[in-house]
Amino acid sequence: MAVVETTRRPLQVEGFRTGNEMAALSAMQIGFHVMGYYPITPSTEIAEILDELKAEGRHRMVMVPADGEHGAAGICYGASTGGGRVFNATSSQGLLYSLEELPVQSGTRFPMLLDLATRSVSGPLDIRGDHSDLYFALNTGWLIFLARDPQAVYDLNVIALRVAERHDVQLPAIVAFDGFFTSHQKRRVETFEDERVVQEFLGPVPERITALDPRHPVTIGPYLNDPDLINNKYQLKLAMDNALRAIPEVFAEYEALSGRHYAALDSYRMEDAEVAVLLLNSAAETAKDVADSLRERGVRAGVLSPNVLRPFPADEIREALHGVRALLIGERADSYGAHGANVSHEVKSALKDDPGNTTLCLSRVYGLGGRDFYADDAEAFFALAAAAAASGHVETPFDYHGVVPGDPARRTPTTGPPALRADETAGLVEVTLDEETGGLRVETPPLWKLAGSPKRVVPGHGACPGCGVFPSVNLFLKGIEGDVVVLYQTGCAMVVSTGYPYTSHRVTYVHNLFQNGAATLSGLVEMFHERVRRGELPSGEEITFVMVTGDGGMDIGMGAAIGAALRNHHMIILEYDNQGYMNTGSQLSYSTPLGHLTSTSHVGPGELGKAFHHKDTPQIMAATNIPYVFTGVEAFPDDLIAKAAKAQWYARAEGLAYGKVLISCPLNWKTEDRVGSDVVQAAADCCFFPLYEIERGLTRITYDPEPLGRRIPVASWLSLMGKTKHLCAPANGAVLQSIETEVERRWQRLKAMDESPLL
Ligand SMILES: Cc1ncc(C[n+]2csc(CCOP(=O)(O)OP(=O)(O)O)c2C)c(N)n1
Ligand code: SF4
Ligand SMILES: [Mg+2]
Repeated sequence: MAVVETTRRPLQVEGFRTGNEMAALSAMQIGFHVMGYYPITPSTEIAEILDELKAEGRHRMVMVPADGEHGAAGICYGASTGGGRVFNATSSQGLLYSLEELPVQSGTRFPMLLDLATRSVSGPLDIRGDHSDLYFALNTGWLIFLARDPQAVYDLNVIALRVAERHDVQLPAIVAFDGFFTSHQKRRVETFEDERVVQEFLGPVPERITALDPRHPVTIGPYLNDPDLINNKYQLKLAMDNALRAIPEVFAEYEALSGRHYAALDSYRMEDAEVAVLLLNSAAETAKDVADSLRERGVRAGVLSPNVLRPFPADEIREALHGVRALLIGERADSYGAHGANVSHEVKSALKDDPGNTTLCLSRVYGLGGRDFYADDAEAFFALAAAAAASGHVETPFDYHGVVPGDPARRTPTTGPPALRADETAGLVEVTLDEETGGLRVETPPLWKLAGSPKRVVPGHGACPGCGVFPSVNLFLKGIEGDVVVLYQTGCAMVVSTGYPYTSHRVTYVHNLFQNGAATLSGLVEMFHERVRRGELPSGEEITFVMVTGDGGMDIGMGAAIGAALRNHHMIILEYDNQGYMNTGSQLSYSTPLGHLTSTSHVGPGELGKAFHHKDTPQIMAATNIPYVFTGVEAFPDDLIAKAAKAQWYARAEGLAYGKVLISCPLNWKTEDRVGSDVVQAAADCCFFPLYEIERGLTRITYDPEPLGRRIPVASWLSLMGKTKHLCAPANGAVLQSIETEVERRWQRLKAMDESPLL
C-alpha cells in the first residue's frame, strides 16, 4: 500500500477496498465496545471481516451474534444504555425486522451507529440493491447519512458518530450505502494509517446517562403518556435541528483532518444548471458523467445528491434549485399510492417554502430490486427534465422508469409436471395405531419399491453438488402419502429451488421469511379446516402441511415455531440442519457446535471458532408437549421414512410434529461432495446427533451405536470435516474435551429418557 504524504495532515494509506471492507475498517479503528449483529446480504461481510480481524487479534470489540435482527437491535440498545460505543450492520428485512426498536433507541436518546447496505424489501424476495429498506427508516428519529462510495462509507461512519454523540444531538445514526454497487465493488480509497487519529477525532465517549452507575440510579424509558410524549418528541425534533447546524461544522473539521470535502447536499455543476437530476448514492455518480457529456453538447445540466437525508437539507435544496427550470428526482423506492416516493415529496415541499421558486419537478422510480442504472438511464432522466423545461409543463409528474412489460401468453415454466394425487397416494407406507401400547406401528416397503415413486422436488434446482437438502427432503416426503402443501422458510432450499420463473416443486409451495413461516403455515392450516367446515372445500379433503426450514430459521423463527407448537396446529415442521446460515455464506447458527469454524466464528490467536454449544432444538420443541418429535439422517433412510409417516399421522390426528434432519453441506463443512452420507453417519455414531423420537412424551432411541459396537469418538467425526480439523490439534484439546463432555451429557440424559417413561 502506498502511503499518502501530506504536510500537515495525519498519514493516510491508499488501498483498493469495497464499501463493506471500509465499514469494517472504520468500525475497527473507531474501537466500538460492542457490536450486535445478524447476517443478511449484502451487509453480512461487515461482521465477517470484523470477526476475522478479531480472530487475528487486531481488535477486541465484543461481537454478539444475535438470534435475529430484532435481537441484534435489542442487544445494541441494551449495550448503548451502558455508556459505550455500539455498532450494528444490516440490510433489507433485517432493518424492517428491527424497525420497532429504532424509535426506542432515538426516543430515549442513545447514540450508536448502524451501517445499512441497502437492499430491496421482500416480497417477493430479492437480495439486490434498492432503497426500499432505507425509506422505512425515514420516520424513526435516526440521523441518516448517505455514502455514495467506499471512501464515503469510511468517512461518514466517523463523521456520523461524532455528530450522533454531540451533547446537543444524542441521536443514533444510520450510514446507508448501496447494496452490491457500493458494498461489494472495490474503489481506490484512503484511510488513516494510525487508528488513534480516528479516536482522537471522536474524543472519549461523552458523559451521558448510563444504566451502569448504580450509585446514580436512573429510569430509562419510563411509561410516558400525554401530555409528556409530545414534549419528548419535540426534544427529538430539536436534536435534529441541532444536528442540522452541527453537521457542516463536523464536515469542516473532518475535511481539515482528511482533505476530503463533504456537504449536506452534494451539488455537481449546479452553478448555472437549467436542468438537473437528484439521485441518492451511487446512481448520482453515473449521472455526473452524463452531465459532463451533456454540457459538451451545450445543455446546462447538473446533479444533486444528498449526503445527509435526516435531517433533510431543505435549505441547501432550495438554494441549489433557485435557477433550475426542471428537476427530475429519481428514486430507488416507491411510497405506493402517494404519487411519488418520499424524497420527491420532500424536495417539492422544500421548494414550496420558496415563493420565488419555479422549478418544475418530475418524479421517477427506477432501479428496483438491483436493476442497474446506466448512462442511458441518466440520459433519459435529463431528457425528460429538458422536455419539461422547454415546454414549461410536466406531462407526467410521476411514473416508473425501466419497467419491462410481461408477455401474457407466456406461462410460468416449471422444471417438472405437477405432482398428481395418484403419484402421491401410492399406499406403500402403512401406519397403524397399536391399541396395546398406544404407539404407532409403521410398515415401510423395501426401499427399492419407494425409489420408484415420483419425487416431489425434482432436479433442476441449484443446490451444490453433494448437498444433502433435497435427498433428505425427498426421502422424508416419501413417507408422506396424499396431497402435500409445503412452506419453505428463507434459506438455501428455498433460494436454490425457486429462482423466478422456474420452480423445482411439483406440489404447492409458499415462501415466507424465515422468522415467520410457522405462523404463516398455521394460518393456512386453519383456513383449510375452516373452508372444509363451511363446505367451500370438499369434505374429506386431506392435505398434509409441511414447513421446511433450515437451522437458522429455527433461530430467528424460534418464537413463531414455539407459538405454532403451543397452539398445536396440525402441521409438520421439518428442519434441515447444515450447522450454519448457508444461504448468506456460512455464518454460525445457534446449531453450529462449539469451536466450529464459520465465517463469523474464525479460528486464530484471538478466537477459536464458535464460542458456545449447539442448540438442542428437538428438546426445546419437545418441551412444548407436541405429540411427535424426531431426529433423522439420510444415512438411515428406513428410519427417516418411518418417522415421516408417523409425523403425518400425528399432524392429521393430533397436532404438530417437528423433526430435525442433519444434512451434509460440503460448502460449510469443507468436505468432499461424495462423503456427505458418511459424515452424517459418523455424527450419529459418535452420539453427537442421536437418532430418536419422542412420541406423546415417550422418548425412544431409534439407533443406539453402543450395543452394535459402532460408537466412535467425537474426534473421529470432527476429523472428517475441514471446518473442525483444528479441534483435533493437541493445542485445542480443551475445546474438544468440552464438546465431548457436552455430547456425553446429552446422550446419557437421552438414554435415561429412553429408559424411563417419566422423563
Ligand atoms: C430478517 C432477515 N434476516 C436475515 C436474512 C438473511 N438470511 C436469509 S437465509 C439466512 C440463513 C438461513 O439459514 P438456515 O435457515 O440455516 O438455512 P440455510 O441457508 O443454511 O439453508 C439468512 C441469514 C433474511 N432474509 N431476513
Ligand atoms: S451451501 Fe450447503 S445447504 Fe446450501 S445448497 Fe450448498 S451444500 Fe446445500
Ligand atoms: Mg442452515
